[in-house]
Amino acid sequence: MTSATPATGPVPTPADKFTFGLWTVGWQGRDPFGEATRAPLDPVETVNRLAGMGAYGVTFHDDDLIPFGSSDAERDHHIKRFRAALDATGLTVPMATTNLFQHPVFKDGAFTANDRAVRRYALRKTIRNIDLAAELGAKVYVAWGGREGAESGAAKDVRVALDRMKEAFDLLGQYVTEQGYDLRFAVEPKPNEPRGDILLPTVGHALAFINSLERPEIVGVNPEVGHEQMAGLNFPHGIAQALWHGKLFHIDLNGQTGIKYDQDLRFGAGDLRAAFWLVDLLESAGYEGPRHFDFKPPRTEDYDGVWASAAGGMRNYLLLKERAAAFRADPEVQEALRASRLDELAQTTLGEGETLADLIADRSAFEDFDVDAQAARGMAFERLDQLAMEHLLGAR
Ligand code: XLS
Ligand code: MN
Ligand code: MN
Repeated sequence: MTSATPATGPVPTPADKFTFGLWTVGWQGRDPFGEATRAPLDPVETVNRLAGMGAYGVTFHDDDLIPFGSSDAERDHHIKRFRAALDATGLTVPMATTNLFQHPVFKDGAFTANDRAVRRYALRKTIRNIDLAAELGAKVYVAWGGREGAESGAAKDVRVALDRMKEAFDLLGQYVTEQGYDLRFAVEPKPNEPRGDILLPTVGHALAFINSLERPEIVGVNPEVGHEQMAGLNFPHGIAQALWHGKLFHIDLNGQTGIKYDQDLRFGAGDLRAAFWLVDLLESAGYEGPRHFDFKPPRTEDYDGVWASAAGGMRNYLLLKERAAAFRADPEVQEALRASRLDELAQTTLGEGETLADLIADRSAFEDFDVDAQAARGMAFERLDQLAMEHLLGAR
C-alpha cells in the first residue's frame, strides 16, 4: 500500500461492494494531446492489488482482458490467467461490458452505425463477451454507446437510429433469455465525448427508451456521476428517479467539476456536495448493487499515484457514508427536516378514503384557502442545508 494510505478511519472490505474497471487503474494516460505516461498494467496485477485493498470485484471490457485481435488460443490464455487470479483472491466479476468505441471500425457507432455490417459485427462482438460475462458470474452487462451519435445534423437520422438501437437491445435480450443467463443490461448514458452528441444522453432519455423495448424488465441504467454533471444535471436527482423506477441496476462513481470534458476524477473529487447527497441516497435507499468506480487516475501519476487514487475513492465513499449517517441521526437535523415539512411531503395529497370529487367539493382547498398566509411561511431549508454542510465538513 502507498504512503497516502491513511492510518485511521474506515477501511474498505468486500462487504462494501467496491468494484473497479480494469480500464480505470489500467488507463495509461493517453489523451487527445499526449502519449501514455504509464506502462501497461497486467490484469492479474490489478486483481491482486484490488483484492489487497479490500475491493469486492473487478469489471472489464472484452478488449481490456483480451487484446483486440487475439487468436482463440491467446484468448483462452488471458481468460485462464485472469480466472486463476480471481480464484486465488476471491475477487468477483459482477459486471462486464463491450468495447464498441475504440477500433476505427466503430467510428460511426456500433448498434446504430449507418453501415449494417458494422452493426452485425457489433452484435456478435457483444454476444461473445456476454458468454464470458455469464461464465464469470456477472449479473449486469453494461452498454455504453460512446460512438452512437453524430457531429452533424444529416449524418444520423435519430429516429431510425433509435429503431436500430431497440433492435440491438431486443436481440441481446432474446439471447440472454434463450441462454438462460441470469444477466440484466444496464444502459450507460453520456451526453457527448467521444461523439459530438451521443444518443441516450441522460438518465431520463435512457429510462424512456427502455420502456419501448421487448423486455424492459431486464434493462436498467448505469448512470455515471460525471456524465450527468457534464450536462449540468443533478446526479442524486437522476439516481433517485432511477431508483423510483426500479431501474438502478448499476452505478459508475467518479468525480467531475461542472460542465466540461469527462474528467473521470476519483470519487469525492469534484462536486463533493453532490457526492455527499449521492451516498446519503444510496445508503438510505438500500441500494444493494456494486459501488463501481469508473475513474481515470490523472496522467500526472505513476503507479503509486494510481493506487492512492483508487484507495482514495473507496475511502471517500466510506467517509461520506459516515457523515451521511451522522447527519440523519442528528436530532437537530430531524427537527429541521420536520420544520421543512419533509414528513408532510410523505403524506398523500388526498386523505385516506377521500376522492377527487371530495377534493373538488372541499372549499378549504381552494375557495377559502389563504394563499397569502401560506405563501408567507418560510420553508426553513437554509438551516437544514447548513446542518448538512456542518456534518459534511466534520463540524458536528
Ligand atoms: C466512458 C464510459 C465507459 C463505460 C464503459 O465515458 O464511462 O468507461 O463506463 O464502457
Ligand atoms: Mn466518464
Ligand atoms: Mn462509465
